[in-house]
Amino acid sequence: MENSGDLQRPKVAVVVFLLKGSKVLLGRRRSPVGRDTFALPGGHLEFGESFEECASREVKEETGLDITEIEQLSVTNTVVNAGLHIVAVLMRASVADSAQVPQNPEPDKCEGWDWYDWMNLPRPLFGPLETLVRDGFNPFPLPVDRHV
Ligand code: 8DG
Ligand code: MG
Repeated sequence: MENSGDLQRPKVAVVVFLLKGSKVLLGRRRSPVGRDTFALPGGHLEFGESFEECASREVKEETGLDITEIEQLSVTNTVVNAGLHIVAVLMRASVADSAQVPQNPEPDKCEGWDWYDWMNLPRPLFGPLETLVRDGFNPFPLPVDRHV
């Protein structure tokens, strides 16, 4: 499009379903986009990064956790708000050391992290995540029987 400036161009994000048993790690956002909603750890892909590297870096920066078994699951293409179009690469991972507990090194961006059962998710979820859940997306390696 002739007049679309760089600010309108889609950005690439990597978000991580960090799984532990039947639980997933979520934090309540303090960022202006999606404030007060529960979201996955994740952020924008940096120049030259692989999706796996971005997933590891973002989870480490946001939760202090080291991750392993990093796999690419799917991709979403979402206009989050009037000025924000995000292509989000969805990854799955596990915590590398089960003794590690999530920290909150970026308290300006998140209220804190906790493990939530996939069958009993907190609300409100961040918009793009709510859409995935409503569409029946399953981040687990095995089928889950969700009743919503
Ligand atoms: P950065 O600029 O520091 O790299 O990243 P950030 O400030 O941590 O970015 P973010 O907003 O947490 O994530 C980037 C985008 O990813 C966000 O604007 C929309 C998209 N996104 C989804 N679903 C989810 C999700 O569940 N969690 C997070 N954090 N982002 C998501 O589409
Ligand atoms: Mg983030």
